[in-house]
Amino acid sequence: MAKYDMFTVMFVMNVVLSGWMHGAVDSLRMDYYILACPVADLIIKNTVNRHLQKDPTLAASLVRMHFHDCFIQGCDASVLIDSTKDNTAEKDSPANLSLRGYEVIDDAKDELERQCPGVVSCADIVAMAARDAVFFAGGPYYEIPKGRKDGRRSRIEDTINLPFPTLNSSELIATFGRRGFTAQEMVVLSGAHTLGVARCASFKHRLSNFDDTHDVDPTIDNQFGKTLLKTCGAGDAAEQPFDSTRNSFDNDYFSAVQRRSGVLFSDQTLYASAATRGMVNNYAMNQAMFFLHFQQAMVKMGRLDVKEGSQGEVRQNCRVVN
Ligand code: HEM
Ligand SMILES: *[C@@H]1O[C@H](CO)[C@@H](O)[C@H](O)[C@H]1NC(C)=O
Ligand SMILES: CC(=O)N[C@H]1CO[C@H](CO)[C@@H](O)[C@@H]1O
Repeated sequence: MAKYDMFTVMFVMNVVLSGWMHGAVDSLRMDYYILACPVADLIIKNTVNRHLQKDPTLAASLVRMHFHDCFIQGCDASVLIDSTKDNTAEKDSPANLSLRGYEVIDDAKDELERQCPGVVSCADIVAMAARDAVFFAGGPYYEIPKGRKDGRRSRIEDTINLPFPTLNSSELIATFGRRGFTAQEMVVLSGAHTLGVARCASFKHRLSNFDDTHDVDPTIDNQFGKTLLKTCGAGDAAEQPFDSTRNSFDNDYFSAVQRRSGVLFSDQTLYASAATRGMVNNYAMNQAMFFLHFQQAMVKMGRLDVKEGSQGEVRQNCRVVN
């Protein structure tokens, strides 16, 4: 009997753990705040819109922030925590160098704490802000389930789990596959690069000493290679927009990649590789399909390893563990 109990316990733990790891067992709900904070959606949307009207480039940052949050420790606002004298947090990693928009989250949180103190998690704010940023920039609007709890760990070394821009298509498929995403979902999520910029530091490896046989990455269009070189002339921090409409959420990113004008190696590899080229072609041709698949994939990303109940907390200040 004791043996059976042990087995049962282990089996249940296994199911719970693997469910938790893959975000399958979660009780996120669309109407999570309907009683405790019905104004949550409105407050976040208004705060995001106010900031984006002043600085539309923040839309990209908010979308990227949600991605970085979810890929490290799950969607638990670990990305927001400030370093302390005893702990260097994720946000101080070089991989994070260009994340911006923390003040948007802080403003939304301040207002939420005034209206419904202690109720709305920072992780949910990040997820909703990303959603509202996509819509502000002209992308699809989608409902997301809420109820994520905030985590208590944010360590610089965890950022090693973010995908590098030097990964090729099969490595990207594997990296996203480990988190339960299909190749198609990886490609459609890469479409977030319809917003924003990359700094020269992220792509200059393509422009000289690329590999044993090529000085310049052979997958770059000649003319576009010159554009990238010119950008890098202004230094490592110089910014190159991913496509010609950096503040519009559209399918131009896929057209750029089709023209061999993807900025990162990890962008161009999606077209260079036969495994993913067809998907790039589809999304370049059909924006509606891109929008539909993107929102589905974002909802899925927003469920990655979420914390529930006592696994987390609702932070009072998004930058500090309670
Ligand atoms: C497929 C693997 C991915 C890689 C290797 C990757 C890598 C990068 C890199 C290197 C940058 C430029 C950082 C800089 O130089 O400052 C960047 C920017 C960006 N990434 Fe990704 N990314 C990936 C997937 C994603 C996903 C899934 C999303 C969101 C759903 C996303 C959203 C963004 C956005 C919006 C920007 C522009 C940020 C800005 O302009 O402030 N990326 N990404
Ligand atoms: C991607 O890189 C890995 C490791 O360098 C290599 O084994 C693999 O063949 C590459 N895949 C493609 C599609 O180039
Ligand atoms: C190493 C580094 O520069 N980290 C940065 C990460 O992002 C935050 C917010 O922009 C910066 O304050 C950090 O300096």
